Amino acid sequence: MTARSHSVPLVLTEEVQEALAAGQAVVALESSIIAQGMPHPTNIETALKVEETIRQRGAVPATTALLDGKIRVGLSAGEIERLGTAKDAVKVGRRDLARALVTKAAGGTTVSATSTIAALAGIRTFATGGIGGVHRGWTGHLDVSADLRAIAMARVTVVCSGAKAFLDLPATLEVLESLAVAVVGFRTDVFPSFYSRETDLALEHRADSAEEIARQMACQDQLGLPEGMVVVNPIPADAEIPRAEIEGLIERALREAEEQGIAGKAVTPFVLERVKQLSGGRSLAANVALVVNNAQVAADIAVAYSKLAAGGA
Ligand code: PSU
Ligand code: MN
Repeated sequence: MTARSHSVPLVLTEEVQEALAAGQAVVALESSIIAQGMPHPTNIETALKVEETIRQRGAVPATTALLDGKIRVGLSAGEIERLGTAKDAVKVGRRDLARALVTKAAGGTTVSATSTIAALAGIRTFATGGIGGVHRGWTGHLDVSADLRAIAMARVTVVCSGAKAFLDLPATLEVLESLAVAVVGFRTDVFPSFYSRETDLALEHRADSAEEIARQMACQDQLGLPEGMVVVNPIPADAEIPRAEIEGLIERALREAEEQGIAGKAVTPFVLERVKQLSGGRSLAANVALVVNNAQVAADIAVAYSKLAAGGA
């Protein structure tokens, strides 16, 4: 596969490059979920399934990662495999990007890094599982994911199933409001909580079609608003774990994280893995289902947005 270099150390695959040049739909994908978020081999299987889903909906997938001192936009199946089996892959957030380039570290990009990279590459839509946010207990110990500020700084629409369930969801929504990031419910009036479809957190904005969201994106472009948008898409009903069932496991995982002194960027991967063990793998199956579902919606949004642009809207 040939690739083209940019003045920024950004390497797009030919497929992604051509799609962007032709104004076709492209969906960015993160890779921290491959390198840190899911165990092998589910991580690789899911990444490939997500790419396949996006292609079936008529868009081009662009999984981002750091490899050999380059920011890569679009990976081959072999490279996804490499990232998904690398023992030394680092978790790369927005602030780690330059460091990972200098040290040539292999890295999985989080939502904060992927939003940043997508904006640099000119990709307007991005699918993930759940964004990071404000951690519970923030009044005692402040932990706020860089995802929130990075989403506010990159005009990229992030399709997710809400923020991860072990976070303080009301506080996360408040911060998104402060950062002027629109949170739009995709066929929902409430903020979903990753493993579960519903919470009692009402949303101000709801959209019932991909076209509606694409029009809102085009409007953001016209206004020159720099912020990204968060589109929340609830987990499919058949994969959902009711909040009452998962909450006890989350609380236990969070308690263990504290007891074991897990801190900083290690918290999210630890809790995801522990909840997986405690739920007998059910949370992982839910995570896979929601990511694939988000990829589908993101592809539909990207296709609708590219049609708008082609129509001169
Ligand atoms: N969504 C998932 N699994 C994940 C993540 C998201 O379904 O592993 C990752 C994303 O890369 C997100 C990161 O940006 O978790 C958040 O990490 P932190 O809380 O340390 O910012
Ligand atoms: Mn954190």
